[in-house]
Amino acid sequence: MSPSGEAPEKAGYDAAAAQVKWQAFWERDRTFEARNDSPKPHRYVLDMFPYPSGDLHMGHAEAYAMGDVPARLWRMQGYEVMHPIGWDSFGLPAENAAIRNNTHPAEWTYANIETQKTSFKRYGLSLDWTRELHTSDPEYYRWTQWLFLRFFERGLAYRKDGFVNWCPEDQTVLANEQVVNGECERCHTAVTKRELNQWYFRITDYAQQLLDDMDQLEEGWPSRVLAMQRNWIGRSEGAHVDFVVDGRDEPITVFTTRPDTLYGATFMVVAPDAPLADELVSDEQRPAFEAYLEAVKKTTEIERQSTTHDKTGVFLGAYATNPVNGEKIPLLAADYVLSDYGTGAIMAVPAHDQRDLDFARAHDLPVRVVIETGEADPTESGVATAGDGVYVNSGPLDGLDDKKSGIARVLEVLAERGTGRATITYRLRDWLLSRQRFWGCPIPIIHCSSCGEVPVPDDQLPVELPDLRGADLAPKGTSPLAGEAAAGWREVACPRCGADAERDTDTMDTFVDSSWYFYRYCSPGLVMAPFDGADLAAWMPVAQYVGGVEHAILHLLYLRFVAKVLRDMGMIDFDEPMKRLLNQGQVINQGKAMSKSLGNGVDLGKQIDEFGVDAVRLTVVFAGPPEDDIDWADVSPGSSLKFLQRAHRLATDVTSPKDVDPGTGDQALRRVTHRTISDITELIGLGRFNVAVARVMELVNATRKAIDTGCGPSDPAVREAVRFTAQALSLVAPYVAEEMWEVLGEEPSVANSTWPVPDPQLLVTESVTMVVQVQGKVRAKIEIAPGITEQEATAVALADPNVQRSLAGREVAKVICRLPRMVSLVPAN
Ligand code: ANZ
Ligand code: ZN
Repeated sequence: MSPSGEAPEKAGYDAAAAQVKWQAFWERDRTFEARNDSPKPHRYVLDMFPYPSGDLHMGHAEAYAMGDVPARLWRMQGYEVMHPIGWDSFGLPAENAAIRNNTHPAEWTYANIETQKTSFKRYGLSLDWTRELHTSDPEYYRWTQWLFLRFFERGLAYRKDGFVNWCPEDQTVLANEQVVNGECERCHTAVTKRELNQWYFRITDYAQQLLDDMDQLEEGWPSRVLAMQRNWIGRSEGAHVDFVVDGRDEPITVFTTRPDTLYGATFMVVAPDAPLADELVSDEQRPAFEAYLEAVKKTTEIERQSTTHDKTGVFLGAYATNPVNGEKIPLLAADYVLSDYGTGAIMAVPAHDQRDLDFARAHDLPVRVVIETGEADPTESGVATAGDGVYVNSGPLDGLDDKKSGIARVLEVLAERGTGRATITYRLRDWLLSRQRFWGCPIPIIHCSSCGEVPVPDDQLPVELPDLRGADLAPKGTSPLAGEAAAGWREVACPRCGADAERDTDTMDTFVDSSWYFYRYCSPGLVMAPFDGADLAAWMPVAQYVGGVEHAILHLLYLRFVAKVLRDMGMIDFDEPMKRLLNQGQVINQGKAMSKSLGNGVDLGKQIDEFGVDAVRLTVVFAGPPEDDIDWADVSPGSSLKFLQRAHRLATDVTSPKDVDPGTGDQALRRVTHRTISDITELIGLGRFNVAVARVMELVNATRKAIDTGCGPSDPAVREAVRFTAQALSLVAPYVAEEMWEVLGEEPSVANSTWPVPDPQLLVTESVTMVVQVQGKVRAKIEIAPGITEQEATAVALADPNVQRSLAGREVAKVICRLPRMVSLVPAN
């Protein structure tokens, strides 16, 4: 190889060989195994664990490349880093594949895990494999069941009847979070409603805490994720108002955010699918009501909430009395009122609420303005007015002229009569966790006809799934565990009274499995408990969590909720388990998400075969800010590979001895190296990984120049620069970094090396380049001291021969200084 750098491409680093060599080394050396009892400070880097759907794909390639950056940096900075991996291995796709291929879900699942595992290892991640877990292993789900029972004891797990989201394709219920635009998030079938008895976690008990504790996440979590969670929780301040119904003892209560419009309520609406509607309907109106209810059940949630949806409804044959003016108003059922929000009943104020106005106009109901806003009369315009104005037709509120005082006044009136009070409502619903499918964690409850719901005693956990090999797992609306093939598993003696009883046949939503896995990594294989307090103290909370923004609500809200329950149980001593969150973008191709139907998929394995792991990882990290999508059509793994070869060549060019003192080396190159060390360390802390890579590239260029046309390959500063290049590259291109490290004669692994601290003296900037513009055109670049004054800068600029030439004797009318970088001269006329 010539020192001029023009080495042929094939020389130097052989990606495929390096991959095999260093994987074996890391495994033998146990380089990435984390020790709970290490005296070093601990840091926990966590990637959202994968679902074993097949081999790794480009999306994994991006997510895991990002997580490896801080993990490797912190390790070299002297932290004991835990970077574990496992599999979220229960779930529907395994079951569907098993049905298609006539195999057992476990076979498909564990075969895919093996495939992914091999790929993960090849991908060169700094993972600790000794902590590997699978949520479908009985030794894991034993503790999922144990946690369920603790929730059950605290009244946080309960069963109730209700209309639930039902996917007709998967034949199972879905949580609200799993319904996206009215469709099943997995199979995109339109979701309908079914009345079923289901298990729930009482996450609504924690709604306010989930909101309040977001203060602790302001710094470390992307603000859009916090906004999405805040929205989902949907805190709404308003009032409960009671209305007496003719012929009924108990009043009905509505939730309203505008109690100040109470005098304008001209009718009331109840959700047709709320039990209340069924209670209120008169005999005469019952047939019409039931026909309407049938139709409503077929509409999807999204249709119901759409503003353009026809405002259908029926009269219930009942009347209520407005508590403030004694007026009798009719009760109707209409599907624009939802059964599971507020109280499932509203007072309709058509003049000031658009949905109510649309409904009133469609059904010929009266409209009464109670706030004069100066806008067109809603009765005529068809547009409800929502703003402030002067109250009219409103008894004691008349004459007030703003919402705040209106609300305060009406609350006083309601309080005097005991018919209303201020309240807070949340959009968040309890977490529906039961699923009527086989491949999930069995719910550890036994149903006894005399004792009711009896928890399986702790010492009988886990309740293992029966094998059911060969049984029909096809979805039929009830769990396969409720079928004939599982009778032997299902029929047990009641643990309390010994009578014949039956196990619960539902399994848990996989989001239960993934709501606590990160605690288990801290205490792998622990037999007596799900995790140990001292182990958690060593690692938790997670310093950096990395995963897709598609989990902004579901997974991230559930794990926050579970943490709060564990905290209240005294099992953990923090409020929030994830200190920092990074949501990487997606890898797309030609502007579109990769998909089979578009045929624009990019195969990760092929990319690796062609360019090597390092080049693929470097490409992914360099492509842009971690949060942004990467369009594979716009990137070039080929150029990444060329760059890595260039970097590798630097190492082979170094001729100084290994322990040479860099202090005597070329000062200019040393300054570049130390500036780069300082910048990269800071950039990674800020999550700007792509810019950090750009800085490594600059360092490689500067070093090349120093070798070829500057101080030469034997200068100690060159060794120093190349040494740091290898360390910095190890964050994204670990194989070539190890090779370089070895070529430099250093002790492997580079992962065990110490990340350098920049020499502050070398960071002092002695001069900066000042650009001089004349009429907007650059005419000179002058080295100046950073502290230069405007007067000095102007004088230096005017003295420059090029500047003088372009001024051509004209006077300078105006000087604009952006010191120390620029002086701009505007000549007269
Ligand atoms: C009377 C009223 C007058 C209302 C007015 C609004 C404006 P947010 O802000 O989302 O909490 N509402 C209450 N429960 C409902 C349900 N189950 N389904 C559909 N709508 C429901 O919305 C609260 C408002 O939405 C409530 O305040 C109620 O209408 C309606 F000028 O009451 B309002
Ligand atoms: Zn019993």
